[in-house]
Amino acid sequence: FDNRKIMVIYVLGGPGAGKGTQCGRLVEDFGFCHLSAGDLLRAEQNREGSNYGDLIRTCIREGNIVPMEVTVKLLQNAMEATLKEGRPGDGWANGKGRFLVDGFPRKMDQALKFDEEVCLASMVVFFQTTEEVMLKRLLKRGETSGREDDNVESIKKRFHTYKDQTMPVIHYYAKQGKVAEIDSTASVEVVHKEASTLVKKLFA
Ligand code: UP5
Ligand code: MG
Repeated sequence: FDNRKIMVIYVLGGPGAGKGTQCGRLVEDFGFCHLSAGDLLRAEQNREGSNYGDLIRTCIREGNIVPMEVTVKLLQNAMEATLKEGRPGDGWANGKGRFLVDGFPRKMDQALKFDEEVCLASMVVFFQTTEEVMLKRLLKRGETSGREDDNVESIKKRFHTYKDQTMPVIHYYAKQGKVAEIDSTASVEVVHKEASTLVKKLFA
């Protein structure tokens, strides 16, 4: 894996903070390849012949973090596939694959493994809002999402895991001066404007 060919931004924040929504908008602005660790895990869970289906399903429902080997491998595979295709408009700019890695790393062991074995992230975009706002958004989404973790019980567990396991990761990168925090309480448009400005600075 030639990590000189890639550039990574981590997108972190609590469950329902708006990571996926904002990544979609940043892709429109900058042509990143958006990789959501949660989406990759859900796809693997449903893939016929996967050895990890039951493990992933249980972890997601309980708001626990899937063992890092599984997630890091899925991310690596997805990055490799994108690099191989090298399609313009799919994060491929100036010979580099530009990736928005959404919802990862959410535990210190994943962060250290990815930093060491894949690459160092250029920055961390951190979407921050209150649990009250996140709960409301997730319950609303749960009416139609079909996600097995969009129910009050799972959401409470996800909040706990986030505070317990993911906040230390954010502090770790903050100490390295990599974290840009954005209040994601406002409307999608307002949040997007701020996120876009921050990312633009990185390319200036
Ligand atoms: N919405 C978004 N922005 C809004 C705004 N500004 N104003 C009003 N509404 C807004 O948004 C959530 C909802 O809010 C949507 O309906 C949206 O329209 C609305 P979304 O953009 O989807 O938020 P996001 O932060 O992406 O929320 P998500 O639920 O995806 O966050 P999680 O971090 O909980 O989920 P993820 O898919 O990343 O992970 C799920 C599970 O996978 C984890 O709990 C864990 O079990 C497992 N996992 C791992 O084990 N390892 C990993 O590395 C990653 C995941
Ligand atoms: Mg998401």
